[in-house]
Amino acid sequence: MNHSFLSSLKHMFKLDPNRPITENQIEQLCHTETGAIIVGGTLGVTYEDSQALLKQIRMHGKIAIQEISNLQAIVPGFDYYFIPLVVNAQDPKWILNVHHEALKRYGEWVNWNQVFVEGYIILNEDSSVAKLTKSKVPTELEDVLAYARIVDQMLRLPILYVEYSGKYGNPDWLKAIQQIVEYSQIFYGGGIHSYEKAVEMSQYAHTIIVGNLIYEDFPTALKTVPVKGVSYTQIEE
Ligand code: 1GP
Repeated sequence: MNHSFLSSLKHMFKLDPNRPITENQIEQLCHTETGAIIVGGTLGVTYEDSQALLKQIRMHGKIAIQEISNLQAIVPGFDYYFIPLVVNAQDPKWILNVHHEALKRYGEWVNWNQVFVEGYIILNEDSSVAKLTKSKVPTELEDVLAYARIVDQMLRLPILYVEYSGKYGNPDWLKAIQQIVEYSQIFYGGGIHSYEKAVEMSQYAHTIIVGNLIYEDFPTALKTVPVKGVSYTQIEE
């Protein structure tokens, strides 16, 4: 398992195949120091749109990762595949049923060296992903920590994804998660709308992910990436 690849990631952009973006914007994202570009979304993700994004990311030599949310949209040719497993979902489809269906169909062809399973904890009850997966969103930190322990200690998943999609999360909660997690790489995503927010959350997460801002304020999205050779912490110092 290529954990050194994961630990090299400080920042990633997530492109939603269902939202419009220009070729020039993709080129600009690829020319930042971001570690990789994730292609994935919750609603309306198609094979064609995902493939089109892959082609453009490839042209600019950036690492491309597909986060799989729809079995019909799995595109060969990505560098890596991230498979979400939503630990607070109440719809069993998103815990292991969809994975069973996928492996029944494609299990023989999977290259497991390219695959990382993400233990997702969904923390924004208004997000599309919370609604789709019928996630039970915790209101107490102790519930969040119990989910984190499921991902980290019980399942030993390579990635713990703290997902606030569309909303900036609670840095104190992220800090508390960081203090108990030993094995998983912590990903944080949600409401990173400025460089300062990127700095704040990267104190507690190994990797931060910027999605919506690409579509809402492109120039600021570019500025969330740490500068070459300088970590967020070094900049703060
Ligand atoms: C979404 O975690 C990502 O899956 C990023 O969240 O879109 O709020 O930046 P935002």
